[in-house]
Amino acid sequence: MQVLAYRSTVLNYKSDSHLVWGVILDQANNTFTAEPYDLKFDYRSTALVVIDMQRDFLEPGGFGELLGNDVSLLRNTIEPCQKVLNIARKVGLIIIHTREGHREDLSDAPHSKLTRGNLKTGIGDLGPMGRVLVRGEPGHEIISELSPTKGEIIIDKPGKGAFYQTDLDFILKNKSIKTLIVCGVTTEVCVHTTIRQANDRGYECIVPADCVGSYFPEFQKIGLEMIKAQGGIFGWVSDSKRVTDALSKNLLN
Ligand code: TIU
Repeated sequence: MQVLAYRSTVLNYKSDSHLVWGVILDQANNTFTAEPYDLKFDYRSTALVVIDMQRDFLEPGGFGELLGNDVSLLRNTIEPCQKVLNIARKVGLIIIHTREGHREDLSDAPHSKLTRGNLKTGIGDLGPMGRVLVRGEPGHEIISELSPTKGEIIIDKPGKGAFYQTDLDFILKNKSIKTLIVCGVTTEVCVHTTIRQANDRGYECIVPADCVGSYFPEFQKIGLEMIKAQGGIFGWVSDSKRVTDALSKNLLN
């Protein structure tokens, strides 16, 4: 709210104040400190994308655990994600939450996905948090710590990448978004797939390392290295502190 008021003040004065124009130029040239090099951004064309922070991946009894994983390994992402989400809300960034899951009749789930892993309890079956990876079930919900607020966009995706069979690209283009701050789980699966899809569509992605998590510590490490290798082949890697510090510069004291 505070920032919306600030923005409208800027708009009211921009036609007759060089000083305020100076402020606007500053806002357009913020920098995220990151590897492999710093990334310039404009908060007005930056969105936060929080990938699949759902009970199915972070809580016992969900899809992640049914796949044989220790879901507690993802929980240290929650607090850093909260910090980035809080500052993004204050700055007034577009905020997008994604959820992996399927229609009740599973008509949007490929046979290959339904049968993968030969699971005893798999996608669509009844588990401790309702039907596994099905929209509307308790396991499909975003964890309470990161619940979307009114006005935030939720993208329900049937695949690992957030651009596949969704209107995410259409929404981002309509809102003139160029830079994505990407948080969520898991690093080498849905986060990577989404970043690769975004990169090919022309978006610049920055990943705060402590805001993404994997069930496999070695994949976390290598997954982050892969993003920033070769001059930032898929994007940039930073951390929640550096990202929140850079975003904070867009707030009036
Ligand atoms: N299994 C695994 O690591 N991840 C997924 O199946 N989905 C997401 O990453 N969201």
